[in-house]
Amino acid sequence: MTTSINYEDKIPNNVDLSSDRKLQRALEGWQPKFMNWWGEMGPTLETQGVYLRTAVSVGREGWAHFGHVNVPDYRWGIFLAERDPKRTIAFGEHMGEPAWQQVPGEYRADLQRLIVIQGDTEPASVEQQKLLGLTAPSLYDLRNLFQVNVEEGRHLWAMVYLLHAYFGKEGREEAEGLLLRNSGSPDSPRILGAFNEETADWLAFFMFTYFTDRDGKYQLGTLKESAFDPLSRTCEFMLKEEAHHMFVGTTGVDRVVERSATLIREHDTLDIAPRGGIPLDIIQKYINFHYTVSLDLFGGETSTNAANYFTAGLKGRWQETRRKDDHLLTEDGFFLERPTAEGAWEREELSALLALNLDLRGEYIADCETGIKRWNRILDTAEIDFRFALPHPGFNRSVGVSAGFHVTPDGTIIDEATWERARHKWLPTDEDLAFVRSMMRPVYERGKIASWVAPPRNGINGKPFDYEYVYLT
Ligand code: BYC
Repeated sequence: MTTSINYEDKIPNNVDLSSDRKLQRALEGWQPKFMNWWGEMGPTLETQGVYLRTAVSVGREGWAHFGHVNVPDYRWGIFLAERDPKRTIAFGEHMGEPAWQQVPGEYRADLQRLIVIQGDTEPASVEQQKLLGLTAPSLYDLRNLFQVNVEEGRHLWAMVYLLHAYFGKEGREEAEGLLLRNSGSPDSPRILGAFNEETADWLAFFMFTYFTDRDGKYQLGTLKESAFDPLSRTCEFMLKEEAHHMFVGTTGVDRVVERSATLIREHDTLDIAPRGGIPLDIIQKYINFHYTVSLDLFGGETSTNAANYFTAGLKGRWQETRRKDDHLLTEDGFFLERPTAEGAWEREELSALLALNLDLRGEYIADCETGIKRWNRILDTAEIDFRFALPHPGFNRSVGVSAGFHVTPDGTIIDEATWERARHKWLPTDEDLAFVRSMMRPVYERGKIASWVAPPRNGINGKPFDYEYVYLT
């Protein structure tokens, strides 16, 4: 195991793939299927080259190489963080034992399920974003979209490697399935709800990379704690790539808010739609939508699945090793607010083990608040009397204790008729979506940008904003 990556093999890797001919052949058999899938379901826009980063090493420093790449020639491969031979299991009933290098028989089904769910999200997001290249607001943004897409494709490779290397025939079949389900397909949809929603415009893309990729960060963070060492090391490296995706989301929303604030100041009105900007109330509705479908990705607030995964050592908590408790949680409690049929919130004490999804969701919510603070700071600096807020976690939920209830963004439980009358104030309406879509016109001239978004403060890898990030046909 080395930190540098072998690019001589057909499949770039740092797992010494050529020493296992059977595995290498199986993965080389999957590779053309992946390429077919990429051709059919990947980005629609054809280019002559995109300024992309490619991993050259998994070490702490200098892991990325930047250069123009013809996208289908991107070297997708298998990169695991370096192995720590002394790593021990940090939680659950196997705590203190050496991390597993193979899958224990009794946990095979659960581990496979976790890997398949994780793997399923990666190609799904590429499918959701397929058409966005046709309407990019600048070459800089277009380049970021491709970067996110190729790395999600690589994350699929990461999970497929684990399935092929450790789960035998069933794993290989699951790897095929990952290319057969498709986002939004009526017959074989992606597994998790948020990955069947269309990412129809660039504001949605920025929200997705802020809120949904951030769920990815937290889920990968818990899988990084896994006792199954190859999964842990895989997720550790994926998290490095994921950081850029969230950067795209955070700064993307920053730039939309910044531009809207400028237009509001310039024209002294919140009604900036006729001036080429996205009104703040529409941005808030997008936040409400993307945040809440992402909350659904944490599963139910009480989950025996999560408790079993933790006790078995398959999935830990966020920053498990830094937590100062017994890492068993058999004695600890957690409070859950549950909506009641009478329209009130009831406080229920749960075993901390059952509330692990809630624990992770709490970390996520705190992180999402930092975005809201940033965006409000932009409004504050522009002296605009409007503030963004995250809605109550019971709002617009399809999974967990609030599913089946109607909850307003401030947490009031209401009846269906009241919800139906008011939902247009809280969630993007067809008109809002059509309006945002009408703003999405491609701007492919170097150094130019669409009217609804401010240019970035910095370019990529020290290049200026007007650099030719993408060569178009
Ligand atoms: N949609 O015990 P429960 C990313 C099912 S994003 C549909 O409450 P659990 C990325 C559940 O399967 C991160 N079904 O939930 C981001 C279960 O079914 P069974 C992806 C759902 O199992 C951007 C039942 O409901 N990674 O990487 O504790 C771009 C009861 O479940 C949903 C992972 O999620 C849903 N939302 O937690 C690209 C990590 N939620 O068993 C990539 C792996 C629940 O009754 N997955 N159900 O048939 C997991 O850890 C867990 O499976 C979940 C669910 C957190 C998803």
